[in-house]
Amino acid sequence: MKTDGFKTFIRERAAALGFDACRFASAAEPWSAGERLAHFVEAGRHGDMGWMETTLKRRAHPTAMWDGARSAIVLGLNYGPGHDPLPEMDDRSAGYISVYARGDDYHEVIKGRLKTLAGQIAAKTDQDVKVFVDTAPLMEKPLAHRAGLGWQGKHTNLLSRTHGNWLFLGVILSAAEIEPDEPETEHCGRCTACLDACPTGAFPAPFQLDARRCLSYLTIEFAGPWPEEFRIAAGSRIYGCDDCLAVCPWNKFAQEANEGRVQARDALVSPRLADLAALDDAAFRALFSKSPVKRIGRDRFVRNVLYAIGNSGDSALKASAEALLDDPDAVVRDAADWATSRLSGI
Ligand code: B12
Ligand code: SF4
Ligand code: SF4
Repeated sequence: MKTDGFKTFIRERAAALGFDACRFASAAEPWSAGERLAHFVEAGRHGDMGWMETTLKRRAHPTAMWDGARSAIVLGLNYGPGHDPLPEMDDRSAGYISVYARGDDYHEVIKGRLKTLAGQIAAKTDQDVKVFVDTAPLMEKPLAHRAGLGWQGKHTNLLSRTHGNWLFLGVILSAAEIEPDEPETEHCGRCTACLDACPTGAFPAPFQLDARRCLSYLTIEFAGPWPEEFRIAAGSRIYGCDDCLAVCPWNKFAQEANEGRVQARDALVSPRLADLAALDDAAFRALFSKSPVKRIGRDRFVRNVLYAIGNSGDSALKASAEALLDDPDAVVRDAADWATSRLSGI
C-alpha cells in the first residue's frame, strides 16, 4: 500500500504540472453510482447520447472497464472566470458561450499533463496506469466525490469548498494500491439556488438531471430542431449553459483560472450574433480553432445562433436571419424561419 511519502510526491508533481487539486480514491470498492446511472439511462434522460447506453455496463464502475484498477488519482483544473458571467446575457444582441468553452479545449489542455503524471506514477509503482479526461466510459464526478475533491451538488456537478463550481476533472487509474483520501461530505444543506435558476426546469429532483431538458445538451449534443419551449428558454445561450453553476453560493471561494489556455479569449465573450450568423464553414473553423465549440460544426452552431437571434428582440438582426432562409442545412433553414417570424412585427 502506497502511503504519505508517495502521495506527497504525486501531489507535488500534479501541482508542478498546473493541476489545482489532486486526491486519491479506491477504484475497486463498490458504489451506488452505477445503479443511478442505469436509472438515468432507463428513464431515457440521456436523450440522443446513445453512447451512454452502449457503454452502460463498462461505465457503471471503474473495475467494469478495467478489472485491474485498484486506485484512482483524481485531478482538478480550475477554470474560474473570476466574475459572475450571467450578467453578460443582458446584452441580447450578443451570444453567450459557457465559461468552460471560452479558451482551448480542456481535453487537450489536460490530456498531455495526465499522461506525464501517469508515467511518473507508473515508474514509482511499477504497475499499470490508464488516463481519462472524459475520453472513456468512466464516471468522473462520483470518483472525485469519493476522493474528497468536492461533492456532487444538487445540480449534479462536482463543486468544492476551495474552488466553487469551476473545476475540470481528469482521472488516472492505477493497478497499485494507494491509500485513499477521506471522501468529502455534501454541503448543499437547504440551498436550492441551482434548481431554482435552471431556465428549462431540467432537474426532476435534487441531485438528478434530465439531460433532454438541459441547454448544455441541447446546444452541444442534440442535432435536430428543438421544441419551441426550449428555443425561447435558451435566451442568448449559444453553446453550453452556466446558470446552475454560476448561482451557487460556494463560488465565493472560487478564484480566477491560473492556466492561460483555459482563460477566455476576448472574441468568445459576448460575440455579436450578426457576425456569428454570417459564419461559413471555413470562418467557423478559424474562429473556433482549438476551442471545444469546433466539435459541433457550423450548422449546429448557427442553429443555436438563430434561436438567440429570435430571442434578441433586436429588429436589426432580422436581416441576418433572413439571409439563412435558403441555407443548405434543413435545421438551419427551420431556425432561420423561426427567428424571422419572432422578429417580425417588432
Ligand atoms: C454526459 C455528460 C454531460 C451531459 C449530462 C450531464 C449530467 N449531469 O449527467 C450534459 C451534456 C447535459 C452535460 C452538461 C454539462 N457538463 Co458534462 N459531462 C458528461 C459526462 C461525459 C458523463 C456524466 C455522466 O456520467 N452522467 C450520467 C449521470 C447519471 O451521472 P451523474 O451526474 O454523476 O449522476 C449522479 C447524480 O444524478 C446522483 N444521483 C442520482 N439520484 C440521486 C439521488 C440522491 C438522493 C443523491 C444524493 C444523488 C443522486 O448520483 C449519480 C451518480 O453519481 C462527464 C465526463 C465523465 N466521463 O464523467 C462530463 C462532465 C460531467 N461535464 C462537465 C461539465 C463542465 C458540464 C457543463 C458544466 C458544461 C456547460 N457549462 O454547459 C454542463 C453541466 C450541466 C449539469 N447541470 O450537469 C464536467 C463537470 C466537472 C465538474 N466539476 O463536475 C465533466 C466531469 C467533464 C470533465 N471531465 O470535466 N454533461
Ligand atoms: S446547465 Fe443550464 S439548462 Fe442545464 S441544468 Fe444547468 S441551468 Fe439547467
Ligand atoms: S447552488 Fe446550492 S444546492 Fe446547488 S450546488 Fe450550490 S450549494 Fe448545492
